[in-house]
Amino acid sequence: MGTPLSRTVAEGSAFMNLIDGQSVDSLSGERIDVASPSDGKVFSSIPASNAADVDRAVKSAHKAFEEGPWSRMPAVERGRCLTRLFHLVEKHGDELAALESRDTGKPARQGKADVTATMRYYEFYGGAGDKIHGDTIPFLEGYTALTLREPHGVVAGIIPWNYPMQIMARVAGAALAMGNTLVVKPAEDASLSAIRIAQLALEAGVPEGVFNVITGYGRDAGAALSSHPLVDYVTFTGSTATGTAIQQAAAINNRGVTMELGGKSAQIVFADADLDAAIPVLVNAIIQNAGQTCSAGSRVLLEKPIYEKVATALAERFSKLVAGPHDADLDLGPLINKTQRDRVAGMIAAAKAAGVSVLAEGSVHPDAPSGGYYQAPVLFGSVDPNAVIAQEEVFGPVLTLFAFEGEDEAVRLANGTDFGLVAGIWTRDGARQHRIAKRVRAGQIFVNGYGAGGGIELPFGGFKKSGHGREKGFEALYDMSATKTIVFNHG
Ligand code: TXE
Repeated sequence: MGTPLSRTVAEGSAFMNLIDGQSVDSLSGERIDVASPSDGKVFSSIPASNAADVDRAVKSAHKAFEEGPWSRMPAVERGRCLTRLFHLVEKHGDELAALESRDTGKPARQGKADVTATMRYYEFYGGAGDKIHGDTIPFLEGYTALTLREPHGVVAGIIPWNYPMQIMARVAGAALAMGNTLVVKPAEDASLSAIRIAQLALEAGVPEGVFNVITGYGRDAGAALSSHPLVDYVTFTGSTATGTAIQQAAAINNRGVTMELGGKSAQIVFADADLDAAIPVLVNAIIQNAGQTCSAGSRVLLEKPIYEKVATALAERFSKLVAGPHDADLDLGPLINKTQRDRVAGMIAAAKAAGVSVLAEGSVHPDAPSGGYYQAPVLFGSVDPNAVIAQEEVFGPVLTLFAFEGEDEAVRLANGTDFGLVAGIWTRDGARQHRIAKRVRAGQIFVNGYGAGGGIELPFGGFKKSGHGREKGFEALYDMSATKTIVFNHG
């Protein structure tokens, strides 16, 4: 094992890459400051890795894959390592939650929820890898044909900053369970938990070189990783534009990709819905993580007879929402960085200037540090479905309301963006639940609820510009492996 955890992480000042089981700095020695979004103050730093560091990490993962034992180990033994990692994440849960919350600015309770989800990923995939298998296929006389599920080899995981620990867990859990080796490039704004978890994976018995983490900017480390010829598969969660760039880079080597990209998810509320149950969920689906959630329920479609009533109830709630620092644990924390805050504030200002009606605005707590990246929540009403604010992902605490009449218009509005990640349907009419769920083009649909990303067990991914491939559940194990067909001639 590399440098002891107590020196690399617990002191909080010397976060390093983890390559071949060793904690190492970038070869250039250049580093990136890590600031807390709650006050903008620098509290740590991470390596600014470039192509040479990426090459080192990928070669380490390639060697670990080629030489084993990980790729050849019985699946049950790999599963036991992941189960031990689940227990280690649980043991270090308070520390990990605090680290994640400070690094990303998310409220303390969200940091804890992220640890719980992270544990579940390692628990689920710890038990899943030995339960996936191939088929025997009826074939010609004198032949036996069967399929095996084989690992791809080196998987590159490029991770965003909104749920860094969870998203890395869904990538790492599935990739490692299937016998791949891994190079993770977390986002430059949120890399700390990735380093910590990869070190815990070593402690859990994942061999050196199997789980590598390199930090750095997307344009340097990310681009070099996605185009590296020894990378066998790329999985990415992030913006649609960067997803396109990564697919082009991976195409140089004709490698497969999983893309989990943006969203503009709709919740459709019919007049017969249980509104008392729906309203708090409608608010939470856009406020959670300050709206920085790919599956955020950013559009609410209300059937005309209940539009005024629900809009009024939502406005009342929005006007009471307060943003503040992560440790104050208010309704929402800051946005991740100044660029994102300025971008979200710019989209709100442009919508207001274009005449979109503001129904309510929340506030930023008066004691919130002035250096933090806060954005008060905004509720827009009677929005034109073609308006920019109705079409583009804001990735902030901004909810847009639309009125509709009848099922056809509801479906047309729900499907009326370039995205198709998640949708919510609220109605007591069982037949209508099925009709609408079939017609809405989204990868995950919740009826009379909204899971914002859903459970660990539930396949997740998009239609249209929201991406392709599926993460979570058993589906991810298929993406993280390739089918090999073997034919025996014994005629
Ligand atoms: O994301 P990027 P950004 C959306 C959201 C947000 C917008 C911009 O709308 O406002 O994206 O955020 C790495 N080659 N989402 O710019 O660029 C980068 O280092 C390889 C949705 O921060 O997608 C980071 O690790 N990698 C979303 C990761 O890509 C590159 C989550 C994500 O960064 C790269 C986050 C390159 N050329 C943002 N450029 C979701 N779907 O949950 C960047 N990266």
